[in-house]
Amino acid sequence: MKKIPDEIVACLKENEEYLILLHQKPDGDAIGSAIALGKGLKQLNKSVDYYIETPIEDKLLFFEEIDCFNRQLKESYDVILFLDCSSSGFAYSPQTMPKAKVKLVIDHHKSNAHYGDLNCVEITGATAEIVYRILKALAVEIDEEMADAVFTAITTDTGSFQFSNVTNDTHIIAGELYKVKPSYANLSKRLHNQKNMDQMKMTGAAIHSLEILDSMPIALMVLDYDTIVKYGGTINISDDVANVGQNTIGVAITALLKEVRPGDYRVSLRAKFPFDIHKIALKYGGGGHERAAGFNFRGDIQEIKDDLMEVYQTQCEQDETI
Ligand SMILES: [Mn+2]
Repeated sequence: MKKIPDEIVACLKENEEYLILLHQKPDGDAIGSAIALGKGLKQLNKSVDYYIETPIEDKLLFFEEIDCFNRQLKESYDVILFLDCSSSGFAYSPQTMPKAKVKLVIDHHKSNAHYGDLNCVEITGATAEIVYRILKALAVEIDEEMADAVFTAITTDTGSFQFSNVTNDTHIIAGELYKVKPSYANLSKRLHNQKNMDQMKMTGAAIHSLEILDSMPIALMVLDYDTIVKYGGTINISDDVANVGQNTIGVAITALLKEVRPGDYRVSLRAKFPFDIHKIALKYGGGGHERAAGFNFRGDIQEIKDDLMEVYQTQCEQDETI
């Protein structure tokens, strides 16, 4: 595994007071990375505060460390940590940002803008892979909750090791977690299979809306505002819903449109190699990865359909093997 740069390790060794920030609507990777790194720093007798958007998805609420989230903030910190956050604009941050000697960015998004004073940015399966390697470099002992946190982060951000972002390192790190506890079967089922009734119904509504665009292998799903309200809000749209379109045989590109307020959409995109939907997300000020990205949108849905079809057609013209 690649070494964590010395200056990153030195920064975490030398400083004492930390504030951890994540992206808005924190997912399994964000929460898992925060808990693993936060507990690791506490083990080294550092003080750690967390400023994290709530509510957090039900399936992640089993972590005891969540009790330490969102306590009174200090006016200043040695280090503000931005985890799993491709730009400072996506970070969920306090209205008045505390002062900090150092802003340290730890992230795995290709679109990361290197907006920190120090940036530990690598394209990995999950931010928690980088966090795990940092903990090892700091000689932190991984306890069961930290192991669950790293496993949660990796398994959710890789779709249970199914996505193209999985590497040899992803499996090596997951494998090392079995030295801490013997099984992650229950955790895996909790994270990937179990849903509350509203989440089940929301998934059903998304599947019901599934359509294929103009005889191209492009799937579109729309959860309209009324449906989202009926089933308890966006918190009940589980991560795997966007993959439903993508799991349909023959589909290469999927868009899931979530109408979060009347006329306002949050769009999740998925693609199979070699299609790159990241550029669509960037066009609308969003971010993500080549095969999984997202953005906010207000306007005529047809515009998004046109973008998806253009990505498909352009790639096909460049690559005659498709
Ligand atoms: Mn992530």
